[in-house]
Amino acid sequence: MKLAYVGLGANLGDREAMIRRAAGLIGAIRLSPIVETEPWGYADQPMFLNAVAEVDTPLPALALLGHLLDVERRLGRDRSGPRFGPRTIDLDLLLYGDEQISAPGLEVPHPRLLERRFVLEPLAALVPALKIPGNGTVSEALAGIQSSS
Ligand code: X6L
Ligand code: MG
Ligand code: MG
Repeated sequence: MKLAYVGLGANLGDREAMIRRAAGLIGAIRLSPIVETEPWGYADQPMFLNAVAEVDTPLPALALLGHLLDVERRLGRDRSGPRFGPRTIDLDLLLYGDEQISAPGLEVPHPRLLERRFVLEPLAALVPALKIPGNGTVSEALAGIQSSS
């Protein structure tokens, strides 16, 4: 079994219900506080709710990723709009044990983890002292962010 951390984001429909349903479907053992955040990357869209889930999984990383994409589809994720546009649910594999993975379609730790307050803040609520492979702790990463999201 591996402890993995999954970023959850939603800005369409009943955002809190989407986050909670997704957390259930991915078998989260803990869910961070849910925070409301300004949209990044594509500004003209609704505010997001973001959270991070802790998952204790028997799946290899690529199979876990496949499961996350499947849950996105089951919760109505429509990928036909703009790349960074609004979504009912977004599930990103942030960390997978202490592994560093570079495979087609999967980079772990998530390559933008260190830049995004909307991910680091809920992650720090769960595991502030966790070491990010190749970097410092989650708390240190959060302290290193100025005002970016
Ligand atoms: C320049 C160009 C500056 C691109 C930033 C930032 C792109 C973030 C994509 C960027 C850029 C993203 C969420 C979001 C998205 C979310 C909030 C992304 C992917 N997902 N904003 N924007 N929460 N608050 O989950 O993260 S699109
Ligand atoms: Mg995302
Ligand atoms: Mg995603």
